[in-house]
Amino acid sequence: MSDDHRHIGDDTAPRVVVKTRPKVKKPRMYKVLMLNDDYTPMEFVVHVLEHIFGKSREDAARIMLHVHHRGVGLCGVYTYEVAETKANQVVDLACRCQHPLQCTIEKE
Ligand code: TYC
Repeated sequence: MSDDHRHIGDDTAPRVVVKTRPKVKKPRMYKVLMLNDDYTPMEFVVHVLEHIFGKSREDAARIMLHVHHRGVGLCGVYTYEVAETKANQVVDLACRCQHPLQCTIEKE
């Protein structure tokens, strides 16, 4: 059969293959940073790092001491909602316990 006699829907019609891209993007990630102060007890900071950020006691103590000496330290990297929730949990708990501990989030 010549090309002229082909019709759309015929199994002789030319086929077009369209590649689709999967519409998924990696989410932007956010760092949760802990700030030093002169008043929050070291043990409280270690507790926060263990219970809110899931750190081992050893990692929690290491991060706390890093913040104590350097002024700021990384608690973890999360999607926006998780980072914001954890930072709020830290500040809320510190506030309830009357400690001035502060946490911030920053785009990675
Ligand atoms: N600097 C505090 C102290 O000497 C301890 C501390 C560590 C406070 C880390 C906050 O994010 C912090 N008691």
